[in-house]
Amino acid sequence: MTRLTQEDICHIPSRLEAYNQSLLAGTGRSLLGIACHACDVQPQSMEQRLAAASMVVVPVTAGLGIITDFSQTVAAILNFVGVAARVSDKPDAAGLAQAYETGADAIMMADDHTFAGINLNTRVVVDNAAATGRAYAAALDLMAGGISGKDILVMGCGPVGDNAAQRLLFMGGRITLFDCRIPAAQALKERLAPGLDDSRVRLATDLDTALSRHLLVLEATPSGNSIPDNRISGRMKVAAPGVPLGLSDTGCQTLKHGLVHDKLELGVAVMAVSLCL
Ligand code: 2YH
Repeated sequence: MTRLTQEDICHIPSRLEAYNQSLLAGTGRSLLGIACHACDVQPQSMEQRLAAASMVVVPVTAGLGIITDFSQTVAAILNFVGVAARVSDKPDAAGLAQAYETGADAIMMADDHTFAGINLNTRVVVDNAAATGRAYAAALDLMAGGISGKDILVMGCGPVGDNAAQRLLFMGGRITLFDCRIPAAQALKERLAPGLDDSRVRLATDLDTALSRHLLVLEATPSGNSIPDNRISGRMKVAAPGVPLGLSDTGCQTLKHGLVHDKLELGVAVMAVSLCL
């Protein structure tokens, strides 16, 4: 699992409006609009709920410790989608206690393995990997003008790819799973489509061939350059939650608005909506 760095995230708060505009250009929806699409709700019905919620982001010192700007960036994304959010003064247990004492509706906190959102009133728990998978499946659906009945290559069968694949299937897509760890792809296929004859879930073992056959790609690998430039065309749509991004600058320019990629924004926006449903 990729651990974010300060360099990955420090620019996010100042570029949220620009990112929102690029999402509008590529998908026809805003950050909040994509998050609502991922959760099957209308933005109009969420705006009041989000505005009424107070959330606290609690820094966590466990493991490799606090990432400078991480909690502030999560709070900035929450503010951008309309939630009153702040970072607790203290980390860890003291921060959690403070969130309860000050009447927060929800908290968010991340260690090196799990980034969780918890609604303190309803006990709803949202995992960032699950939210991110849903978010990018929704973004790809919007970029593709609907993925129902279409073929999608899902690269990377870790928690984000797994959740994206589930959501793409739910939306009616036909998916091909690829992971350089072949047993991981086989295990996901077996879980999503028990038995061998489901034409909606296939396995690919040769990435180059799989890329040559797909115009819709969900890239959820932790590898840079997972999609080489010679496999990218202007007709492709790529939703890429993987960190680092698996495309070169040239690949990004070829795709233009046919690429959605960020380090935190869509996942946190879906977590916010999920906590307020
Ligand atoms: O970046 C991470 C991990 N990759 C988990 C992500 C789960 N999808 N964690 C962030 C750690 C933040 C740190 N503990 C802090 O600043 O509070």
